[in-house]
Amino acid sequence: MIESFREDVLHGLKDYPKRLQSKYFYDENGTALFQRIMDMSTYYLTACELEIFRDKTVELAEVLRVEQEPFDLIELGAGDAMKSSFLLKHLVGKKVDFNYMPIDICGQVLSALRDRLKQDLPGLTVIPLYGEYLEMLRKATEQSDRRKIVLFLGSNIGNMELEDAHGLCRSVNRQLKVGDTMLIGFDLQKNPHTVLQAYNDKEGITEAFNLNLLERINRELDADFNITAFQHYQTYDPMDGGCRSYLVSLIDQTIRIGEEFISFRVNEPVAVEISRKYTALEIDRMAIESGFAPITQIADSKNWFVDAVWLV
Ligand code: AVI
Repeated sequence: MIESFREDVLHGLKDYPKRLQSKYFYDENGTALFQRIMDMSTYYLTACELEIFRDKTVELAEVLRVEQEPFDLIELGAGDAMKSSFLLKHLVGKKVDFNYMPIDICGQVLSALRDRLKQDLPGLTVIPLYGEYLEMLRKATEQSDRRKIVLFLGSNIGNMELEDAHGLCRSVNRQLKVGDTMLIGFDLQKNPHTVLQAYNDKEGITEAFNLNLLERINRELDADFNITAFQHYQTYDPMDGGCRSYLVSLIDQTIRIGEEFISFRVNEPVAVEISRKYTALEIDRMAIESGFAPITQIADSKNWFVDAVWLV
């Protein structure tokens, strides 16, 4: 794990333009900072999707055809399963026959989730899968041939470039069988100021979240980034839905990472994250291009976020 982190960091920083991968934001500090982001009033995404799962649980259960036959409910990047817990509770209450298989790359998060669900929903069978999405999905499909329902919530798909997002959906589709379903959370294009504010808070929480990546590189890869010599810069392009964050070098500087040296020019940006916003049409197109049939999109009351349901 640490070796691929080192390789990815060095590869991205030696490239032009420089980039780092946002999947590395989430060490212990990063996870705590993301929790604070989700609590910010301007970061609307979590509240919108939570509203869908809380207020439209019955509709969700219906489109997922949960009463038809036993199935496995697989959640990619489950985290604390805050949103899906509404669905889990509903299904357990209705005595639906299913297993819940949360996938996460953080073992601690998974065991905390299993313990909580054991307490809150003792009737639920939880099979935690610790590892990367596709590898664990393969494991899940090998374990049983029950129908699969795959959840990919939180607009995590927005953190991928379009090509990679299509690639992931295609790979998931290839592992599923006819009759299986995927439910994906997408953040919709909306007033550009609303989007930008969600990623550019005045309190500096998002800035700290992004800068933590440099601190993580210092901690884990023996580097000497001076955090105060970099600045968070956020853009949103309403023409293509790309909401991008950068860390900008404030001075000419050379950083040591282990045995290697990387130079930054004054004002040179490092791309650190994309949080893409989609249109309803783009979502349907993505379903079709990756081999699914788009069934429906369930939106929150402001129509800012949708959970799209796709059938194999
Ligand atoms: C996890 N992911 C969907 C968040 C997002 O909205 O792109 C990560 C994030 N980055 C800055 N704020 C939140």
